[in-house]
Amino acid sequence: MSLKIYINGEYFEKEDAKISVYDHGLLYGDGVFEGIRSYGGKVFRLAEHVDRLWDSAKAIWMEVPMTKEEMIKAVEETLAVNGLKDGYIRLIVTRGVGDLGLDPNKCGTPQVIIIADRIALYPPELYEKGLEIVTVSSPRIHPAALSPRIKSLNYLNNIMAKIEGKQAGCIEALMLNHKGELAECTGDNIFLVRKGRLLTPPIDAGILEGITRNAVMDIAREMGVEVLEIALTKYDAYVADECFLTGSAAEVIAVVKIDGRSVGDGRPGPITRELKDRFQKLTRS
Ligand code: PXG
Repeated sequence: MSLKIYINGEYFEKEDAKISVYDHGLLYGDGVFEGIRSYGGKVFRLAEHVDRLWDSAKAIWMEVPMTKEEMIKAVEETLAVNGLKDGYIRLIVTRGVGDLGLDPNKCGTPQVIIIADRIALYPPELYEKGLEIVTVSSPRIHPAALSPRIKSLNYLNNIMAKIEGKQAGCIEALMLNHKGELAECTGDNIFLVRKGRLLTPPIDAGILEGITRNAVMDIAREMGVEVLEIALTKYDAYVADECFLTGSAAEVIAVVKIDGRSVGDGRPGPITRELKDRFQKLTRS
């Protein structure tokens, strides 16, 4: 069945869902987005994703041309139109159609695009075995240049890191920040477990405040696991007992090797497995 894509309140067949080449989303990566999951017809933390989208837009002086309530309705309608229960939703707001100069004031209304499709997670066997990752030389963009809290359409910083990771034979890459501390992976947040405590870089390390990250920290606290948001280095990653990544697409996935060093005994650890199970239950409840 062909997909129907929402563009500015209308539905188009995937083949006909087209945007102007003068849209500054294409010309400059000028825009913001969200990646969201739905499970059994229920969208996971939709209000939080919409809030983050609005914050991203505000941070780049962009006004989303609808209300949050309208956006929530449009997302649910797009899922329904496509008959999707378990899906992946990509919400995009571009600056709109302008001229060939940078000036965003010359752009018309921002364009709203909603794609509801299926998601290709990491291969299923990797959820059992865990991932191997490497730290890469491209640092996460300095927060004073462009805050990594903004989920902007310009993902080149992450794409460069992804390429470097793939050249090293890894599906995900770990980015450090401008101070050489652990930041995040190219599309996932990172967690370590050390002596029974859960450790993760703080937001001011220059990372995206992941919605999965927040959910997993809540689950850990419910389990009675102490959660620390503290500056971490590669050393902390190398001596960790467990490591895992979180993201809307990835959910919770174990990391078993970092820069060639085995994490713990080289298998997904017990806290990682419990958090993964509990997160799965939460999304499907
Ligand atoms: N950090 C970055 C840089 C991200 O892009 C996350 C963390 C996790 O955030 P959430 O809110 O999803 O828990 C992301 C997630 C993908 C994909 O296909 C993921 C993201 C963006 C685009 C694609 O894995 N963002």
